[in-house]
Amino acid sequence: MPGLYMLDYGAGNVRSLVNAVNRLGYDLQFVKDPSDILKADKLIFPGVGAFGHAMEALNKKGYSEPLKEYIASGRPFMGICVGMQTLFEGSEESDIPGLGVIPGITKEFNKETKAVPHMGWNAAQVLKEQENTTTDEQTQQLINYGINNDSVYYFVHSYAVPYSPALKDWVLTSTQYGDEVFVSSVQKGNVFATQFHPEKSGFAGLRVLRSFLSGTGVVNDNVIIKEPVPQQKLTKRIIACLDVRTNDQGDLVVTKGDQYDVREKSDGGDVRNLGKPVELARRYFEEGADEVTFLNITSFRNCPLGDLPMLEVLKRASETVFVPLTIGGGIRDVTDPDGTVHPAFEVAGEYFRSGADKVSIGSDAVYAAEKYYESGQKKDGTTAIETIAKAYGAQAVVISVDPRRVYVANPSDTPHHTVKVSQAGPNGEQYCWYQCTVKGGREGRDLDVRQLVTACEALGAGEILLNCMDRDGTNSGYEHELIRDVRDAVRIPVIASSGAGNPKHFEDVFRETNVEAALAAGIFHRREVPLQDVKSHLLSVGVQTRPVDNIL
Ligand code: 1PR
Repeated sequence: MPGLYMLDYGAGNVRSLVNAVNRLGYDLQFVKDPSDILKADKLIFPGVGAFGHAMEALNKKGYSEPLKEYIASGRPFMGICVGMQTLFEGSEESDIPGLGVIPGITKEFNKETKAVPHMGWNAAQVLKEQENTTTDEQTQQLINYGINNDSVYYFVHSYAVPYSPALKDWVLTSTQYGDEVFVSSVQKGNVFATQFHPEKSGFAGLRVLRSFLSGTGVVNDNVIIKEPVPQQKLTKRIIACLDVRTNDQGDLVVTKGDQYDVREKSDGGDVRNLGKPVELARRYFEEGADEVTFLNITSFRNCPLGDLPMLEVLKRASETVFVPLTIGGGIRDVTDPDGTVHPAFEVAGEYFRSGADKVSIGSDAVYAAEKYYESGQKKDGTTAIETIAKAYGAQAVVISVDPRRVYVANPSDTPHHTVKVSQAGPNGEQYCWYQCTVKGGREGRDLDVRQLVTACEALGAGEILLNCMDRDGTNSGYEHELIRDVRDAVRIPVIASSGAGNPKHFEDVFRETNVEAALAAGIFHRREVPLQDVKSHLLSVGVQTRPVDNIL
């Protein structure tokens, strides 16, 4: 499409959106200069990061006025996430006014009542219902830009425009998060915008993008406007995790350990090879994974920034995987052989530009937490958590925790926070504390998990990926005592990891601990349990999860 332009102000992962547009068979050009905006026949504006930053960039580059002019001209426009928020008059997040195309202000979610950011797959309730005059199935699907009440879409944001009947000219869909109902998409004439990320919403999201790109999403005048009905549809997420390293032949492979030992016991200690990272990621996407996580498990080895093997993996994976991608391992300050130091946020930036939506920090988070306590719980703004969260938002910073049990007979035997164990320790101990480790579990530190997660939350992390070394690769179910303890200690979302062996284990961890997501590796790699079985089991027992949807 010659006149399709994307407005990118250089703030993060737009590669996924470009890939999604390409996947749908369209080419696009980037707006490089204000005059390009007025040249466009169709314009997409993805927003990443903070509202103030987006508006500042638009104003500084001279884009705001042409953008308003373009919208007023009636040519097709699609905004995404912050790209939708900027259409409003302003945001509580910043003093800088918005474009003012739509009345209203973006407000922060109430953190007292729920985890913020709102992160995950949620429904979009269609409020502007088009009278359906066509019997053609494909056209029917594309009405309302392909958004329908049966699908769920991927959201990640801390601010939103509260739903109000006064906005009903504009509101296409609303979404409920906990006690709040917000505007999840708007449409009027040829202006269309979503708070969710279609490029990260699997096939349901690709259908939305396609309807905008193909021009069939344009709504007719026969609309019935409805009020939202209460519904809680935020789903539990299932994450496929790929531990990646180079094997002894020098190939990058997906591997999987037992309690972090990834070498075969039987055949001379080779690194277990369970497949190729890009291919496996694609398979899990098509099978219904809600997210895919890559962990570079030999990241403790120093590697120059330009040679990071996972950059290429991400670039290629993001061409075929349209759900959020997380990358972990080696997110820290990196020193090149010539002595050039790249701060952690620069390393993270390389990953975001290569297609990652989040980075996961392991060892460096432990050191940051230790420093935080040593300084009397002061934040100095220099840690990787703080610098990355500031530049890319808290939602982009995951903390990967690698704890192991340390048994004690009595809680008073250790200064650390203990929990009662469900199975006694080797000497009949009834309690344990969970010790944080660094360097892939090779070194234990004098820090317990509770100290780590509370410090990281205070430093601005957006999510916790909670492994358990004792459970890793055992197929014996998740470590509920640990997970419950962490879930209660923080407000940010928690991903349970380590030990999944069958679909019932996912049901158990969601029911027993109320975590937002559960991650598994071995059972998926070894094809012992298809992702589809996990999803259908959860749906059959009433745990809300995104149904597998893999038809474009
Ligand atoms: O310290 O920031 O460079 O990050 C290193 C990252 O690599 C951390 O996220 C750490 O968890 C990970 N890692 C390091 N060594 C290993 C190893 O296995 N030898 N993998 C490792 C950790 C844990 C999960 C695993 C789940 C589920 N793997 O990713 O996939 O436990 O497994 P299961 O379902 O098969 O039980 P840094």
